[in-house]
Amino acid sequence: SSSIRWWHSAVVYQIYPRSFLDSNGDGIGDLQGIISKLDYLKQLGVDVIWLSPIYRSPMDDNGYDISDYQDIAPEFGTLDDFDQLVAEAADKGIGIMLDLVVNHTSDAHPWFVESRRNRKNRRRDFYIWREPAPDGGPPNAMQSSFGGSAWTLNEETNQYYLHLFSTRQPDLNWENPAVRSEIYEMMNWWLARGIVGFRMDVIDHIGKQVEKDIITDGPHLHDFIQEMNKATFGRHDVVTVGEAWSATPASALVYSGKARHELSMVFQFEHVIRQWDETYGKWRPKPFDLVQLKSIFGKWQLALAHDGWNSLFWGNHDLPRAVSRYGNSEGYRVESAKMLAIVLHMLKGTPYIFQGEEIGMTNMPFTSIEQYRDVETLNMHRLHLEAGLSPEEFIRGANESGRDNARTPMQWARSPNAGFSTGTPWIEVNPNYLAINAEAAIAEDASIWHHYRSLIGLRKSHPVIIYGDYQSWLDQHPYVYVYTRTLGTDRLTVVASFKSDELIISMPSELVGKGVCLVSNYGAMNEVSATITLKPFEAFAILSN
Ligand code: TEU
Ligand code: CA
Repeated sequence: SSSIRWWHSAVVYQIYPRSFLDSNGDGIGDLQGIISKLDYLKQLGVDVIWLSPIYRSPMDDNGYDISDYQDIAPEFGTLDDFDQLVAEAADKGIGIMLDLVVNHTSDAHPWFVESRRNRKNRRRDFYIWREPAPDGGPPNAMQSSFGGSAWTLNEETNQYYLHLFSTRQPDLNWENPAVRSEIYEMMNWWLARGIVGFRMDVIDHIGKQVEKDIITDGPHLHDFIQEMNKATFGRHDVVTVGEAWSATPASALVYSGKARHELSMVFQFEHVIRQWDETYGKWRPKPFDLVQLKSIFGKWQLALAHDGWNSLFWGNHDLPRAVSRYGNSEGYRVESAKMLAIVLHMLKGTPYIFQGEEIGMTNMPFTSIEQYRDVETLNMHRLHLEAGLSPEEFIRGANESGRDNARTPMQWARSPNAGFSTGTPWIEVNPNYLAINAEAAIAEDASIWHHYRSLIGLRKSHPVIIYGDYQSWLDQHPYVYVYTRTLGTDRLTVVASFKSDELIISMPSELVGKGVCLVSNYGAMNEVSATITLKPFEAFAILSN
């Protein structure tokens, strides 16, 4: 059908360049490091690499603060390195997706340097400047995601500028058409270099209207995205994914509906946010609730069944490690990591793998605030301690949910620094690298890595995985996730236990019958019986027709 797109069958692998592989011993991952691992990624079978930001940046937020959109950060390499990466990846059938961070720039971007100089310059309206409140304080109560007021006073001009993230990330003024056309021009410049898509940072924020206290889903948000589509990537056969923490099934249909001409899909975070404490947010996560997770996944699967498209992910560079959050990283690390992979990769949508997930990397047991590097964690540490929290309590929360869990260096081998760098890594390596590393995983047939490789391969040979209709079963079961995918006469049945003990379940009679096991994390299961005894974290997918 004409509505089939190449990225429906793609699997995306996210690289956080700073932490992937350091080729020159300065302790920072770089583009040549990535180039040297393209064979690894080809072997794994991924189609697209999403590169977290590689542009020139003061690195206040590890590159999400850009000071030159059309150059590479010197610590990562050069534009020649980038072109080499695109070309060598393309030779291996892999496309490069760039991270487009256009809600804000760095305060070192020449636009902002000029903008803050005086009230009357051609870049003043590139950012969001407001008069102080009558008492001299911030114009309103808007808060930054990283804690504290979203406004900082510029003393020279006696106005405040808006920054929804760090003070060094001033928000661009999307209401200004000159801002939008500069950005579109920049995007076209990258598209001409042969990239296959964009991941769009906090894209739900660009329609903000501070006078109305609106941050996400502003009245012009979708006009801007449609304009961007038309002016840039709409002319290319590329994939786009918008990061939208505010997305609901209804808004996701607006972003990704076929007739909308906006984005291919969005990242939605409902399953992440619902696990957070109402007051303390992610710094005090609630116990994992499978019934809730199943209901959220199911709701999204059904809402985007006929129009729009889902993204599928357990982790990224802002989230804890999947196996630590949703599985059991102590006694059943391998089993639970494989189970999670089956659950995610058999759903309808585009799976995203965050670097290290394919070898079951875990959260990092930091013990002191000096070990963290993340601007959000460091800000929140200060604010929470001011509010009376003990350092130990803060570290407990940060080690469960903090962003640096995902940012420790990729564990390649048993060699010093896990083979990441011959120098001193910018952030400590997880000490468990002697057991958990890519070299060991590739050498072992039964590893998590080979399991991911199989799952990626299955997607290429079974259309039911890409297009089958989703239906869930045993919704109220607290430990088991059962769903089916159906396409024509093919039926895929997925059964997954989230429990660290053996478990006996009664299967719905409609699902009982013989089939072929496509993937499992214990022995092969070629039949759905009326009663199944599941081993700890056992999971399998059976195809019948
Ligand atoms: O993340 C957006 C974002 O909202 C996260 O910072 C999130 O709110 C936070 O981790 C939850 O506590 C994007 C990027 O993915 C992130 O790395 C950037 O720091 C942020 O935008 C600003 O560019
Ligand atoms: Ca380096």
